[in-house]
Amino acid sequence: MSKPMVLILMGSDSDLPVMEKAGEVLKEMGVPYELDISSAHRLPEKTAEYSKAARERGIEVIIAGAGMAAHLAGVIASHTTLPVIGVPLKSGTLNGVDALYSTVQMPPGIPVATVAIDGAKNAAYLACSILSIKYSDIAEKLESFREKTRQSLLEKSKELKKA
Ligand code: RP5
Repeated sequence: MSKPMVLILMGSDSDLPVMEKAGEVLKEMGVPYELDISSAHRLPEKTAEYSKAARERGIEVIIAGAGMAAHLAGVIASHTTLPVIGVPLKSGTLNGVDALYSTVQMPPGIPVATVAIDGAKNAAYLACSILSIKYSDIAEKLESFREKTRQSLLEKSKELKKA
């Protein structure tokens, strides 16, 4: 695989079933990525190292998914000025609302672009949108994906009216 442009980090291996969906979208879009576990609380040094080294390594966007007291995306954003997209994950007794608030409520100056609870796919599409500013091939792939979605929904609408 070529040099990763997107870094996907998650707090635990239990987050993988949701977070791998971000990887699937990036693969479809032809965007090379790296995926790993790194926790703000359980692996703070590794998280800081990943974040500080990311720009030098050629990473252009970071996606971070975590559940419960989800500080991973925020901590990453505190160590880098690269765009950070946070995915609050549904785990624990509060069903992801805790993670949503922990991820979205960042102090001014250290933003995290937060998607929906378990919104790993949209995190990847947003990463592609950011990359499309610089890479026209990614912009074209996003356009054709939207067109496919449009056509498929119009088809379904036609079928529904026929029934
Ligand atoms: C968070 O705690 C992780 O991101 C995960 O969503 C949640 C539970 O982690 P495990 O106990 O399953 O490792 O840090």
